[in-house]
Amino acid sequence: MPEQTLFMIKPDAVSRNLIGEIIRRVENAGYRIKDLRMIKFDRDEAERFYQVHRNEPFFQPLIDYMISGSSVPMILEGPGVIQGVRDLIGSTNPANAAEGTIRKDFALDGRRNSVHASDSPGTAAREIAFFFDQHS
Ligand code: 3AN
Repeated sequence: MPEQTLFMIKPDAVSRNLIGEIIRRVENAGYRIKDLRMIKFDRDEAERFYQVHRNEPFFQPLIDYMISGSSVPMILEGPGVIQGVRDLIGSTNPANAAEGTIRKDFALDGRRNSVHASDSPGTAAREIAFFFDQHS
């Protein structure tokens, strides 16, 4: 199976009509959208998705933000897609993100940073299964 990652457009970007702009960048980079949904997290789902951060000081504000509006999770596919999409999105805080990255151009701050992408093969498998029943 080709390499896959879970990519998600988050509420700050959806609410500012940036879905198309962001998908354009991913497609221009050569990655294929294998599946896509629009969802609205409830608190329990958001807490489960971000469980690795449950002890961080930013956890509750992160959850409040993630349930504030709609998100668009999608499966992206292509050679080297996991690291490739991490490079495309840039650092967590847009102030530190490289020129031309999605977060540099669109993110508002370290929390409202427009997009999420899996950071390893194990995370990608878990996060794809979180949103999608089958993905092959
Ligand atoms: P990334 O999304 O770059 O992998 P993670 O996984 O460390 O970053 O953090 C998950 C999410 O938690 C971020 N996308 C952001 O919304 C939020 N977050 C992370 N670090 C901070 C922080 N220092 N202050 C506020 N929110 C943060």
